[in-house]
Amino acid sequence: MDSLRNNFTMATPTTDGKSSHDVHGGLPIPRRSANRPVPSADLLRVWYREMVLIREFEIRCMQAYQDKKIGGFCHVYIGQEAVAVGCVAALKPQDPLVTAYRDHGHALARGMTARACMAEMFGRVDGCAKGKGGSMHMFDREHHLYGGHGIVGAQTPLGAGLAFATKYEDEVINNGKSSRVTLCFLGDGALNQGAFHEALNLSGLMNLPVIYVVENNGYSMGTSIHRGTTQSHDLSSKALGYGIDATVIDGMNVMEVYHGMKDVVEKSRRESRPAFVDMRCYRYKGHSMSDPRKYRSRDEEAIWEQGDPIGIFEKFVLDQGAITQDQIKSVQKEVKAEVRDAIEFADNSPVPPLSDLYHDVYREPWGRYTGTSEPRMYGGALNPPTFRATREGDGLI
Ligand SMILES: Cc1ncc(C[n+]2csc(CCOP(=O)(O)OP(=O)(O)O)c2C)c(N)n1
Ligand SMILES: [Mg+2]
Repeated sequence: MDSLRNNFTMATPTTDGKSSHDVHGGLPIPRRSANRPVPSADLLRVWYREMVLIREFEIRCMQAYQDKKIGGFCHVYIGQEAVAVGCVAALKPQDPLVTAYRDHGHALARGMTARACMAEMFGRVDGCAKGKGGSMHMFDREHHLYGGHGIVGAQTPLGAGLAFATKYEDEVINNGKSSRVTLCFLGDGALNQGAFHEALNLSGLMNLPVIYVVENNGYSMGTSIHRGTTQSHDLSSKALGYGIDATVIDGMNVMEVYHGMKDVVEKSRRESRPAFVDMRCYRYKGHSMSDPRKYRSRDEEAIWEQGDPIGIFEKFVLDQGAITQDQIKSVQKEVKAEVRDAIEFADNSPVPPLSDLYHDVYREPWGRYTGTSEPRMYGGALNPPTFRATREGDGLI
């Protein structure tokens, strides 16, 4: 264990400024937060609470999965909480955000209620996607969260598209300056998807204000980044070929994430240009709920757990005098109650009716499809009873 510890330093740089660790094997991570003003105590407490909420939410999701209350795929974010919280804090509320399937943390950080998120996990009608999306498809238009996507890399062209839409609206329709930035998260495994490279090319070419944040947890399923990705020691090379600025950020430390992202976001907004971030982090649990984690050692996990982002931040806020031990206890108590309430809410929410299978798939200009086997999309007039009138604006768009 000791010899391993010598080889593995945390994503947090050592005091001599040399940071490397075997999981990513990357270049040193610049340290930014030391010389920056510390945000207000109120804000620090908000971030602390969000991180604790995400952790508690997912611990309870894992239990609910064992109890068969949650079905399908479920990928927890435990260990990566600082990334979602720090990144969202660096954005404005109207900046679009899109991500992959490990998305519960992003949804909660963006402001989705634990109730809507848990009901979606349970596949119930009160979920954010009416129970039809489940764990991988958190969607919240009000908070500008455009999914949750299960196909690796599929969200990356959507990120470019969202940035194009905001830029078009701000500059062409409203004749102003592009004022929104899109954050598009992806895993290190998604770096090798063709769609991602097309998205980078277009973003560079069209000056799209989109930031690709690679949540580099060192693994795609059971494949370590070294085995599956070229230039794994320096991912910035992926972006430089497209003329896109790249940076490395310590994703285990929310202060580093916030300050690092603030710079990147401000530059992207100011210059209306894309950016790329190698966000170094680690997932503490398996890829999904059925992963025996044979591809890595328990010692490796134990070492990373010593650098738990919640533990690091808890110490920081205590040292700053922004929180007391008693306040920490009450945050934990409150969060536990909030998640218990979300589970009860989800449990009591109805399962969607079977007829709902047909809705929210396509636009429904003929009214809601009633569930007969023959939709007659083109010949509705020949078979009027198939459709019935519906309220104004029903459907997806
Ligand atoms: C196009 C496509 N290929 C394969 C899969 C199966 N798959 C699901 S997750 C995953 C690994 C992705 O790893 P990474 O992008 O690093 O994200 P992480 O799970 O680490 O968050 C794979 C190969 C998929 N969902 N989509
Ligand atoms: Mg990964």
